[in-house]
Order: sequence, then structure tokens, then C-alpha cells
Amino acid sequence: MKKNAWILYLGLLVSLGCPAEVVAQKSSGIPVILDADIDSDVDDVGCLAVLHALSNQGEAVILGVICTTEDIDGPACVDAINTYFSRPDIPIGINKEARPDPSQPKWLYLRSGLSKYTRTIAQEYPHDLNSYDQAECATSLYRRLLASEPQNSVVIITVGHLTNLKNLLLSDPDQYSPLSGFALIQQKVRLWVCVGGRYPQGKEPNFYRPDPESTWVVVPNWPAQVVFSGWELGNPIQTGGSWFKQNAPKESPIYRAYELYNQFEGRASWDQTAVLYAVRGTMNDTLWSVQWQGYNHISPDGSNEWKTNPNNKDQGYLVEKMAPAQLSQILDELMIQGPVLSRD
Ligand SMILES: [Ca+2]
Repeated sequence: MKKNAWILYLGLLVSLGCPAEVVAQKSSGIPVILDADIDSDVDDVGCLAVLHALSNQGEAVILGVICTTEDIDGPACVDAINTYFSRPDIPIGINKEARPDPSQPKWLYLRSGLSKYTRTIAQEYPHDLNSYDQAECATSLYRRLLASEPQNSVVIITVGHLTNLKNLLLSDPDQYSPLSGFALIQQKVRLWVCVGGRYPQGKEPNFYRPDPESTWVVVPNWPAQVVFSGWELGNPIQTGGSWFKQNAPKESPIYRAYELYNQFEGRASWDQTAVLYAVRGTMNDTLWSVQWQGYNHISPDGSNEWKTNPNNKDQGYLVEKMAPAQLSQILDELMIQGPVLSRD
């Protein structure tokens, strides 16, 4: 069975309660690029909050956020949240290539009103990214960030569709690296954690909507380790409900987003599961276990099926272990954390 020794080691340290060693790891933190579809659902906001909380604790370093969305207010919303967490300079990337019809004016492609929260968060919270086009090209940003990191170090987390990851994979050498996208990923990415698909089989929106081709291109051709977090895993883990409402800082944009989304009725935590796994691993198989035997077969329509043979790809998917209610509490406690002003 293939296992990631680093994740197991960190998980073992945490589970054994070894604060000295964990503190030693905190000085660096796992370098993460988050690729999120900040628009319709609110778990993207929840996962960004979890990532900031883990960064506050020295467990992660946020290299950049890729905004894979057509929501014109998405990037500014991300910048406002990053600014609230005292990290106003985290670079933000958007898709500047391969728009559906480049001859059309961009307002036919970019949309407003996709989200119940992005515009309000952008209007109510300070930030300095003032327009969608001010954000960087996602492909260039991915390449710049990967080129500057050590070999086999970066963890990419995707919690939306894979358009920008496909553009990275298929990218050519540029001013940041003489390597192709494929070779750059092979050299620099340690792990891709992907919210997408159902396991052992099914059809899930990140994989089939709006860009199933990107799934069909990226998953079979990814030249590094990938772990999938399926729809069935995050769905029963409810966060952002009444406990969150009572305990979150009222001035937080995370609180505001969950209020705007559904008045704290609670929401599934698909995207938060990926962040927690990406940074903490399985914690010695206490949070989840990983099915490593086999690979994820993708159909052209974006549906997927886990096939246990052949076992010649470095692919796995998360399997429920800890009770969803316990995971909800862990995630809610991370989601209520505010900024740590003395850091960064
Ligand atoms: Ca998402």
C-alpha cells in the first residue's frame, strides 16, 4: 500500500501529542496553492478560512489563490478575506486564457449575481484588488509560484472545476521556467488534493460542470500524487450552523458570508475536508483512511468510476473514518478563528 511518509509522520506527531516536534514543523508550514470556485457555494469561503487558521498555527503557508470562476466579484471577495486575515498580498489568479468565445465582449462571459455573498463581502471589507482584470493570469501565477519553490514540496488543493489546472498542465515554457507545465508539476508538486467525483463511482459537479474536458484531461495525465475527496465524504459534515453563529467573531467576513448564504442553516463541508487533509493528512488514519489501490477513471461527460486495477498510478481517495459530527466540530473551530496580527 502506498502511503505518504511525510503526512503519516506529521499525523503521528500530532496524534501522539508531541508539541516540540510540531512546533519545529510550524516554522515552515506546508506550501499550499488553493484553487477555488469562489461564487455560488459558501464552502469555498469556509475552506479559505480553514486554510488561514492553519496558517495562523504555522501548519501551512498560502502561496497563492487561484479563482476559477466567472463571478466578476470572486477575486475581490478572496482579496477581502485574505486582507481580513492580515495577508493582503497573497497573489490571486484568474483565467485569462481560453474564454469560451474570445471574440465576445468579456461581460458576456463574466457574470455578476452568481453568488449570494461575493459582491457584499467585496463591498463591506477592505481590500486593494479593485477589479477582476487586476488579478494575475492563473497559468502564469501557478508557474511563477511553482518555479520559486523547492522540488517535490507544493500541495495544490482544487475545490472547484479544473479549467485553470488544465491550463497549467498544458502550459509552455515561459519567463518563470524553461519546463513545460507537465514537467514543472512533476518537479515541484508533492500532492494534489482534489474535491471532485463520487466514490466508488458517480457524477459530481466539479467534474462535469462547466468544463468536463478539463477533468478528462487533467486526472489521467497528472504526473504526481493525487488524493480525491468525493461528494459523499464532505456532504454529511455540516458547518457554519448555530454553533458557528454563536462563536464566530461578528466582524468576520466568514461569519458574514455564512449569514448571507443561508442565515447559518449550516452547509456541507466538501471544500474544508480537502484543506484539512492536505495539511494534516489522515492523522494516522484517525480523520480518514485512503483507498490507494487503483485509479480514478474519468468519462468524457465528467462522471467517474474508481477501478481497483491496474494499480499503476499514484492516486487515492478519502474514505470516512471519524464521525462527521466530530469533523464538523474540528472544522467549525478552525472557521471561527480570526487574524493573528503578529504573524507574517
Ligand atoms: Ca467549491
